[in-house]
Amino acid sequence: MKILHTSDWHLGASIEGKNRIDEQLATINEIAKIADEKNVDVILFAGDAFVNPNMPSYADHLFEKALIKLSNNGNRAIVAISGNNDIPERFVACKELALKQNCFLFNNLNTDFDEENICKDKSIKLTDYGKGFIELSKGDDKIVVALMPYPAFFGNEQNKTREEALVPKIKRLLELGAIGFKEDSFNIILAHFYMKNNTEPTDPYFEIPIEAIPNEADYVALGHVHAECCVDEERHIYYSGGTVSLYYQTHKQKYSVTVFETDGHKIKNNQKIRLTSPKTMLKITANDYTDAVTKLQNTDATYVRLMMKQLKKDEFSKLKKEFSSLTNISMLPARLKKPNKNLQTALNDEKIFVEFFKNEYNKEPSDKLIKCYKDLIKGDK
Ligand SMILES: [Mn+2]
Repeated sequence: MKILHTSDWHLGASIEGKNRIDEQLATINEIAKIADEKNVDVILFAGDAFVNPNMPSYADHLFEKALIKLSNNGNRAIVAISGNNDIPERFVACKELALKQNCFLFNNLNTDFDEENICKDKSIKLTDYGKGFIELSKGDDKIVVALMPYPAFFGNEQNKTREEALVPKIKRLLELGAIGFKEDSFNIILAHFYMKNNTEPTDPYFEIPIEAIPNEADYVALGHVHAECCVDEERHIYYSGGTVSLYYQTHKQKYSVTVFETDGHKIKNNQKIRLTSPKTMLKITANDYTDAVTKLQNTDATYVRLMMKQLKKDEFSKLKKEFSSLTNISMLPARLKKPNKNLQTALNDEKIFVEFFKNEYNKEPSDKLIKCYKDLIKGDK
């Protein structure tokens, strides 16, 4: 069977108050095109469909559109779990309609399907299920997916040590799903949690150790970490990475989906396929106006946050006018401009004001203005 693994779509993500619907639809369409070209049978979605629990309502519609587009009228199955950014109830709001499209949505380990709505006339179909797992078959080919949506109890366990709380609990839930694993099926764990990897710093409390993963798993499809990465190559434990940038970063992040074929208990033709639709959010530091212009001319990032050491008022508007990619300008704090801390602290309010005025207007402030400033600072006027 051919599988596509993706996660962290973060639908509803915006940039400086503007929606990114076009970008997100383009990304969904691009994933659908890959799925078509590669004859993918099953899409595994490993959580975080939405940007955050306060997502705008159009994000729900984007999610429905995505399920319709990607499932190709139910000729392709989708198995999807909720992540920590999804409201669990909202994630499964359209689950009965989704079932009619061969899409299976989970926010916990319950597999309480309305039998009437299950697709029965498609080449890929649901052939078995139980608490924490589902089995899908295409002819003699079978996969079993053990489900591990982001556990709601994560947040309540802060005061206990991981040894007594989190890890044993997760292990037990994973073992529950693994009951569905069969000798003649390709066995998958679909989970949204943090495992140690080579791209993000360790999170000692929430980290799930490899020992918690049942040995019978042939592939572990993870979501939560936004960059594609491998947790364990030998055991096929992977993060597909997300499909949208949410923060201004100092380097351009790459986005992709993972596609592979099952071969008994092995995987073959494991490929990362690059996505071109996700836009880049880049953070650029510049010394002054000229430096900013050069750097902005040399980047193809769609959204840029400029961190300026100095910038005059008219230069600010000139940059905004000239570069549509410029979505945010921030001034670096003075102490970063001048590393000489002693000098800064030695300046009193008046001197700081005089320095600021000279810097901004290229002349000394009048005595009257300085007095006015000092009165304001004291709160006299
Ligand atoms: Mn997440």
